[in-house]
Amino acid sequence: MDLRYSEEVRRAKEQGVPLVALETSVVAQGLPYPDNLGAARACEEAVRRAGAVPAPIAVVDGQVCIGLEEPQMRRLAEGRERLLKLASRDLAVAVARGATGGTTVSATCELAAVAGIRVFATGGIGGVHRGVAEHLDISQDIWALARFPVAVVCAGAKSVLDLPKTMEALESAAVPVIGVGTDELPSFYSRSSGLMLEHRVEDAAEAARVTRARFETLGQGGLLFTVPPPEDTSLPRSDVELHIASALAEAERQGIRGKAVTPFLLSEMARRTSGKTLRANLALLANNARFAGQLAVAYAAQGS
Ligand code: PSU
Ligand code: MN
Repeated sequence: MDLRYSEEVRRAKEQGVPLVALETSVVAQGLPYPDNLGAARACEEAVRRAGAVPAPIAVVDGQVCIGLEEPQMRRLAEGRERLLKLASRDLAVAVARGATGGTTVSATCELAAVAGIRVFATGGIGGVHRGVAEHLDISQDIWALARFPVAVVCAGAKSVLDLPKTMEALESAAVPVIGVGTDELPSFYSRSSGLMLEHRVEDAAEAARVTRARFETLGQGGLLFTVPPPEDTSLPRSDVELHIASALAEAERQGIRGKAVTPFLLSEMARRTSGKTLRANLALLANNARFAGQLAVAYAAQGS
């Protein structure tokens, strides 16, 4: 595949420094400007501090970019032009048309795998949406996790989803979900979900051993590490639930469907909590990036 590497990523590849992929749909669609730019920088910094190099992934003017130069990231954040939300299935059209957009978890997993990057940090993955009995909406993220050998670090699935059904879908797809220092699935804005996890690791070294076993010994697909969001900015689950219910009702009233659902709900949540969910989102993104950096470093160390 024809990939365009940023200067920093190219150098890291040459010198064998571990890389961490970052998604950019969170920049182009998930967060408002200028918080999105701040979040992107904070994530990159967190990865560097852990001793790895960040590789934000996007499609810019039809080119698949592994690592973004400052002006490219700025374009995605400022959103002065039409920016696509690119899942795996959208990539071919975007490339052929010379379009620009942020990549979701599915597209980032796929492109990271192509670039040989084994660790990827995001906020929360997509999954099975609530109200699935009336309109079937299941994110490609689950399919991509199953298929591509990338360890995805997140704070659980986005709480606007149906979390029990999302966990079942992950089971059907044979994707392991592993708590980092926790026995309970975190729910993005909250540290709890009421859903217990079967597997847990205590630190990055243990996570790296599981990742090596999955990719190298067994030759299997992706896996999910769920990190509880930082205590000081996380929100009580009951508060979040209340706001989700009204945000969902508003989405229904406005007839929001398809890929517009997730960005709409995230911005409604921020509005309804006067920015509390936004603060939680920013903090958990950087926290996940930090753990992903540690995981990438531990994974590389175990290979040598
Ligand atoms: N997590 C966030 N903000 C986001 C997303 C996740 O904190 O914007 C994005 C991710 O890119 C994820 C996508 O892959 O939402 C899922 O969208 P959908 O439900 O349309 O598949
Ligand atoms: Mn969807």
